[in-house]
Amino acid sequence: MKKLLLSAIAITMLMSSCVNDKTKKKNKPKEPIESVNISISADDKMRFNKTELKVKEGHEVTLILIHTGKMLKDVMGHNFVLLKKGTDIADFASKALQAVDNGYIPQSKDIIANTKLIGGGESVTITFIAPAKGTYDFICSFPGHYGVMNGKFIVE
Ligand SMILES: [Cu+2]
Repeated sequence: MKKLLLSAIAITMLMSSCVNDKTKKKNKPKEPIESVNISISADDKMRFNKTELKVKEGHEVTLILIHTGKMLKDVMGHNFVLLKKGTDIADFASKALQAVDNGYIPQSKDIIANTKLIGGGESVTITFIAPAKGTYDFICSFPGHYGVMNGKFIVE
């Protein structure tokens, strides 16, 4: 009788430890990074088709920039440059002017993500992780474009 009781206790303990194991596993799920696709286009009239892009913090963003125009990259090139908060855009754009050989992308710590420069009929895709919640500026850094080719990149 005593033996039976002991084994009953042992079984109960074994069972409860099994249950505990399951709960432990449930409590720490491995969260996969969610991904989102966004697109933005630019044309021969020096315009982006969107002035606001919205994503969620920490999501993996795949952004495609499409140049819907026909003009060559040297004349009407476009890119997408996402800037850190507090960046002096005019100052950044003047640095970009010097970076002709790098598609007007200057060496800068102010860049979160950027595409290369493209011409009419081309497109380019980049992938990056959305930064912390907040509102960021994006521009096209081709000479003279940022004044009209800019928008807000909102991370929620
Ligand atoms: Cu442009």
